[in-house]
Amino acid sequence: VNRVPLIAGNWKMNLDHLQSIAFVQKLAWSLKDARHDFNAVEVAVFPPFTDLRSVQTLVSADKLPIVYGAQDVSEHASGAFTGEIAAPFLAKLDCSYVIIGHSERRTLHGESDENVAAKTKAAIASGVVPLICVGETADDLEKHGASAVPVAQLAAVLDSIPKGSDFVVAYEPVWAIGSGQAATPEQAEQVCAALRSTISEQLGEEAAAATRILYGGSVKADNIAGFMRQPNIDGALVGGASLDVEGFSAIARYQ
Ligand code: G2H
Repeated sequence: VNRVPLIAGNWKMNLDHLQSIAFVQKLAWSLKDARHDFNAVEVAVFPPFTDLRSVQTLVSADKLPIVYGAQDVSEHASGAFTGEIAAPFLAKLDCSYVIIGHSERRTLHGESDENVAAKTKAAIASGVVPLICVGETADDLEKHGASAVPVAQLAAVLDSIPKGSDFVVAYEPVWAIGSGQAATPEQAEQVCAALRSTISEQLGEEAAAATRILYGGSVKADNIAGFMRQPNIDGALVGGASLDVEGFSAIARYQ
């Protein structure tokens, strides 16, 4: 199976409206100047909810080959959930993806594996591809090794994924997030291989072979190539380094 690599920029709560729009335009120019093959490596950005409409307008008007998604989604389809954003709304904004269960949601907003599973189900039901984040803390790493917690987090959500659905997994060791200290490509490969085996056990070999697994946590232009050389790593979820157009463009052109 040929898995198209995905380089995803998670802006978190950083770029304001004008910055978001300028960013998408400049990123498209930078990649086009560099003759980036968008069919060979998919490039996605994850702006705040408030900029999705503008990004949609820009991408469709200028036919930019960049895809985008949201950073979170409600587990409910509609109703009295003040402040929440439903998956059907994201679908109407042509979001290709939605990040679910980022460690900042799990830690700062108390999201459980059950919430992650419900959100994943909601996204798939609306035709938005979930990008499911898993990863161990420094404490987990010390007590249980690298794979145990991410594998358990993924196993808890796989039951909610109907056979044949497209989904993406991002392995983000919590100790590597925003710390400047990325995992080594070998460490990351080991966990990503374990995640792929978990998919194979629960959803079958075909799903395991088709599913893209990304590494995230202090990815930069100067360490991306090492990750992309690993057989079980199909791209990256980039935070801090996704906020600079030239830097992110260089990450997308890792070859
Ligand atoms: C992990 C990552 C993006 P950073 O949160 O999801 O952020 O690249 O800043 O470590």
